[in-house]
Amino acid sequence: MNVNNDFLCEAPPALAPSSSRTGRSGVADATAEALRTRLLSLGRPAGLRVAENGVRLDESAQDGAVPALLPEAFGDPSFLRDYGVRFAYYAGAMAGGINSEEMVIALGAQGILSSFGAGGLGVERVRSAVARIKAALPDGPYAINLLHNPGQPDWEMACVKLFVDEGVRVVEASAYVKLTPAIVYYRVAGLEADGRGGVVRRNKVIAKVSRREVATHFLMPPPQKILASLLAQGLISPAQAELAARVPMADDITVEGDSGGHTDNGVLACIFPSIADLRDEIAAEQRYGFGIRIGAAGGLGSPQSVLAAFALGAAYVVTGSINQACREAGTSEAVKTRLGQATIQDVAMAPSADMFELGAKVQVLKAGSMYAVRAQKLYTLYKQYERLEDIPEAEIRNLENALFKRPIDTVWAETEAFFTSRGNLAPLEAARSNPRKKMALLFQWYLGQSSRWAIAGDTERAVDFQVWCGPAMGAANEWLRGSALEAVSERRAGVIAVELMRGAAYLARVQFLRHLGVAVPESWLRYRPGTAR
Ligand code: FMN
Repeated sequence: MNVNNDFLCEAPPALAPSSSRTGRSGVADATAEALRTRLLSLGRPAGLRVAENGVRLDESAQDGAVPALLPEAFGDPSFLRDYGVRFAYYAGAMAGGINSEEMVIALGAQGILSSFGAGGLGVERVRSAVARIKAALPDGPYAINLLHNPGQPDWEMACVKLFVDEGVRVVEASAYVKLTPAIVYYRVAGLEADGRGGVVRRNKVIAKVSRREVATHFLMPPPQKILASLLAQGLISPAQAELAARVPMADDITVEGDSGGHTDNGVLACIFPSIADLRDEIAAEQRYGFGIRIGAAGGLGSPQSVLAAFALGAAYVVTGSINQACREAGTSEAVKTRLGQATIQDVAMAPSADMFELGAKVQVLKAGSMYAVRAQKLYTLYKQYERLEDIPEAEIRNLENALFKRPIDTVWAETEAFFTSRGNLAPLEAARSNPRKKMALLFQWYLGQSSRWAIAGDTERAVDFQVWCGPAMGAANEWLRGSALEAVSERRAGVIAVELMRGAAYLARVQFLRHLGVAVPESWLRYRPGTAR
C-alpha cells in the first residue's frame, strides 16, 4: 500500500476531536464517526487523508488505506475448502448431545462446522443423531465427536464402525492420551491411493489436544502395531496399511487452552506456538506433501479473543462454552439462564465422572451449584478409604441424605441396572472383587446423574447441576450485555459465530489503523454485536 512518510510520523495524528495525547482538536465528530462506520463496513477499504487536524476518511486514499477484511478471510483457506465451510470456525462437541442435532444442523445450514456431542450417549442414540444430521446435511458440513473413555473401548469401536458404515467424513477426536485401535481404524479405513502417487484421506480427523505428547501421536502416521492388529482382524486392507505410513493421524490439531469440561487449564498463548512448532518439526521429518492445520480453542468468547487466536497463527478457531447458552443447545432452560448470568470467575475445577479414579477434573459452572464441592467430597472419601464399609456411619447417612437422596443400596442397584442396560458388564465384574472399585462406581452415580439433572432441568436437583463451562462464558456475557443478544433466549449459535468473526474483522481493521500510526480512540477497540456489515 501507498503510505507517505508524513503519515507514519512518530507522534501519531489524532483522530478524536480533542485528543488529550496531542491536544489537537478539529476533527469534527461527524468525520470520526464516518471513519468508524467505514471500518464497520468490512468489505469496503477505508482510504485515509492526513489533514491539519487529524486523519479523515477520504475515498481517494492519498495517505494510505485500511484494506477490506471480511470474516471469511480469517484462518487457513484450506480449512474452508476441505470442510466446505464459510468460516475458519467450528463449534466444538458438547457431550451428552448438548452440541445437539439441532445445533449441528442449524450451523451446517449456515456453512459452519459443528461437532455433535456423542460422548456419554449410547450407540443407538448416536446412530439416530447421525441419521438425522445426514438427512438434513447430506453434503455436510458436520462432524461427530469421538470422546475417548479408557473404560469403554467397545463403545468407541462401535461408534467408529457406525461412522465407517454411515460414511461420516469428519470426526473430532478428543480426550485421547494415546491412540486406540478405534481411532486408527477410522482414519485408515478412509485411505485410498489417488492413482497419481498421492493418498486420498476420506476420513478427516480433527484431534483436540492440550499437550505436545498427545499432539505427537496425531501428527505422526498411525502406529505399526495397531495397523498390524487391524489388518489381522480384516478391518483394513494391506493397501490401506501401506498408505497409512504416508499420512498423519489427523488433518487438524485443535490446541485447547483453558476451557469448559476436560481441560489442563493451559494458556493458549503459550501452548499454541509450542504445538505449532512441534507440527513444523514433525512435518519436516515426515514430508507428507500437505500441511496439518493447527486451530485454537479455549477461552474464546469475545471478538478480541478470536482475533488474538488468529494473531497466534490459528488456522481456525473453536468455541464451546458459549454455545451451551444458545437456543439450539441440548440442555435445559434452567442451565441456559444460569450460564447467561455467569461471570468470568464463576467457574471451578471439579472431579470428572468418566475418569474419577484417575483424579481427572473438569471445569464447571460454580454459580448456583454445589456440584464442585460435593464431587470433591466424594473424591476425598474415595482417596481416604479402601471401601464403603470403612466410611463412618454418620458420613454415609450424610451422603444418603444430602447427595444421593436415597439409600446406598438403591444407588448400587441403579448403578448395576445402568451398566447392564448398556451391555457394559466389565466394571460390575471388577467391582465384585474390588471393593474400592465398587465405591468408585457408586460415587460416580452422583457424578453421572448430576449432568443428566442439569440437561433435564430437574428443579429438585438444581443445586447439584454439573454444567461444564469455562471463563469464555462470562467473557461472552460481558460482550453481549446491553445488546439484542443479551438474553439467552435470543442467542443462536450461528448468529454468535458470525458476530464473533465480524467483530474480529472489525477489530483487526482498527488495529491496522493503529499500525498506520493513528491514535485510535480506546472505545473503538470494542465491538458491539450487530454493528458490522
Ligand atoms: N469437547 C469434546 O471434544 N468432547 C466433548 O464431549 C465435550 N463436551 C463439552 C461439553 C461442554 C458443556 C463444554 C462447555 C465443552 C465441551 N467440550 C467437549 C469442549 C468443547 O468442544 C470446546 O473444545 C471447548 O469448550 C472450547 O473451550 P471454551 O469452553 O473455553 O469455549
